[in-house]
Amino acid sequence: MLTDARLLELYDSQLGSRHLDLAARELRAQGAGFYTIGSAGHEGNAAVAAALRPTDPALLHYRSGAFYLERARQAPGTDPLRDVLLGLVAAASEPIAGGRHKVFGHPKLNVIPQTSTIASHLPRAVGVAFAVERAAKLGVACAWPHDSVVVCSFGDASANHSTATGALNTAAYCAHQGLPLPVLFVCEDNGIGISVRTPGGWIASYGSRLGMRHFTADGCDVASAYEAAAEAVEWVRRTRRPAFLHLRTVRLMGHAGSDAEVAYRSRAEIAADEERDPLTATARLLVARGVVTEDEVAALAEAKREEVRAIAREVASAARLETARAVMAPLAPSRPAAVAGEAVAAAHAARARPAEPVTLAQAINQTLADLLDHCPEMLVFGEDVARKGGVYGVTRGLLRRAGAGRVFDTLLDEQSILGLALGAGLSGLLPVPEIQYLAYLHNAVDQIRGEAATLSFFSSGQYRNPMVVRVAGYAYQKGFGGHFHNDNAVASLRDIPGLVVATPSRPDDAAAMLRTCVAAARADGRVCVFLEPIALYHTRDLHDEGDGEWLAPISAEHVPIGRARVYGSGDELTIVTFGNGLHMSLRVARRLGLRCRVLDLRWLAPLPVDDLLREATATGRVLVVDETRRSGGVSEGVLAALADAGFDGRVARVTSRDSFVPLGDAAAHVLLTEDEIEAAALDLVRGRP
Ligand SMILES: Cc1ncc(C[n+]2csc(CCOP(=O)(O)OP(=O)(O)O)c2C)c(N)n1
Ligand SMILES: [Mg+2]
Repeated sequence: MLTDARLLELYDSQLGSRHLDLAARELRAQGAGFYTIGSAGHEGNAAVAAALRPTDPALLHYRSGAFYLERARQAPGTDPLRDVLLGLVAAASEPIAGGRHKVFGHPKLNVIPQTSTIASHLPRAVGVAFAVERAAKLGVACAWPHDSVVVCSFGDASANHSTATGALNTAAYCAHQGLPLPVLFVCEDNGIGISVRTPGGWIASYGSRLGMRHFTADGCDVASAYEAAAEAVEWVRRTRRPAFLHLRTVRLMGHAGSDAEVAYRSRAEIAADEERDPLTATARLLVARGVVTEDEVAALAEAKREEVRAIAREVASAARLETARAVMAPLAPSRPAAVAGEAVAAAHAARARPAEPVTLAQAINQTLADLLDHCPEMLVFGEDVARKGGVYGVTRGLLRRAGAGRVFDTLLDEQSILGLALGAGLSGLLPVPEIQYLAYLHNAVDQIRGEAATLSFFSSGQYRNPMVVRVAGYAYQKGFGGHFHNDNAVASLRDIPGLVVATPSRPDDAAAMLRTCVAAARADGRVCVFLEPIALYHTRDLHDEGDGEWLAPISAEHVPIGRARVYGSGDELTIVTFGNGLHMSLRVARRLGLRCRVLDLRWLAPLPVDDLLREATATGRVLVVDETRRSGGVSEGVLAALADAGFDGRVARVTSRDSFVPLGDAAAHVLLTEDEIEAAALDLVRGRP
């Protein structure tokens, strides 16, 4: 039970949160603040914080202000009222996002900042809970104590999002198999999502529907909420199983400052919520228990208003982010020397082995094995990667080599696979998940775009989620599989700030680039996508059957991020390509009898612009050979880079069509062909338009 002293402290957190909400609106009215979504009516969540330890990682709902203040009381060393106010005015000195967003987060409080995309943090929360247990089992360092409970809060409307239902399902799936997963899902249920009501009873049965232990609490009664939260936390901590806490709240003051809720709620409904104001309830309880008098409780509220207002006046003129450079500083941490050192160290096994020519698939397989040996915190996981060894055999034998704790099959849900990586990377592990086909990345890409890539940005680099996401992609599987196994859409990756996109074509490059990606993840916390051309996995020959020219030994060479590879030194034409395009271009270059050089970009982000310009200038004629689509494909970036640099030579491009890839031989009608490359190259060199 809450002591009188603790009850008084929780009231203080609740009051602080409410006055922050009021100050947010005042700051907005003055033109100094930029965010008015508040926690009013949800302040019972202070009880959830009180039931947890300050070392328990927390991924919070945007209405968890009182939780945040109560957590800060438990772990002194921060100035939470000021910090939240600095966030509201987007001050550069705000300690977590540095003015980039208004979030609840602080490394000293183990509160991980969240994006505004509702429910997108649930897969990561599952990943953190998984990592707490797995790191302990593997005996590798973890950012959180081994007996942590991960807490993750969200709204009642958000509970319906497929990201939420996917994550809850994954948690239940793990628990069903006896896999420890100490996560407490807290649904802060105010009965409404902006203007849409949640049907009565919907959240009340939510956890039970999944077979998950379900707790319920009245968030408007902080003392009883504490009892329920303490019971839930104790149960999760002891059993290491996921649980669902239904925290019934009200929403006061509308969805946000700009929301006129009278447009969609009756006055009676609004008044009924006001009757249940959790602050009034705590004040009444304090008076009833004789802790304070009515006058004293009113004085406490007034004092908090003044305290918050005084800080708000101070921060209103705080310095904001002044330059693009300042805004972008945490986007893409890059210490090439450290990455090179790490990659070279990881290449020791490759150096020690006799050099034997291998295929692309074998090179990736062998390098994954080397890296698993080299990095004790590395995990390889995805659909079918372990027992089967991958659809194309790329992960074959890794399970036997590194054990089921580090190489494992996941359930069939890309959001959960990436969420696992997000949580594992954040916790100190090095996840190397596989997405079985590029087409199946798209349904989960927000976990990379909205979550992985933004964490460093919204935490000023204080939180990172290093990972290397292997994706099997591109087309040319000889008509097999149709669009979904021959997807060539990379636009959704190319514009993600800070993301590294590697696409090896040759076996030796694949080995070196994979080591570089893992090194960049380890040394700089980078998020890397490693896009593998399926059609080249088992390719052996280049020009003639049996020539074995596509095989190469795994070398120990280091390939830095953003450095291309050049074949030939002809002075008539520069072909710029990547992936399957390299295989086709090298064949065409030989057939043509022109003096060509072929540049393999190797990295789609960041593009190797310096190498591109050097090789373009050397011939004055550039043909971009791009197997992706004409719209949104890689060639657009290459042409733009040439134009930006003022390249004044001749330029042309050949691409695949703006189409999905059909099944069977019809695929050839929409995919870029060698004949098209040949014709375009001749036109360019002979000067035809
Ligand atoms: C994926 C996504 N879709 C839409 C929105 C816009 N949006 C912000 S809050 C919100 C309602 C959320 O309601 P609920 O989960 O009940 O939380 P509450 O605001 O009531 O606490 C919506 C639709 C969003 N942020 N993210
Ligand atoms: Mg709601």
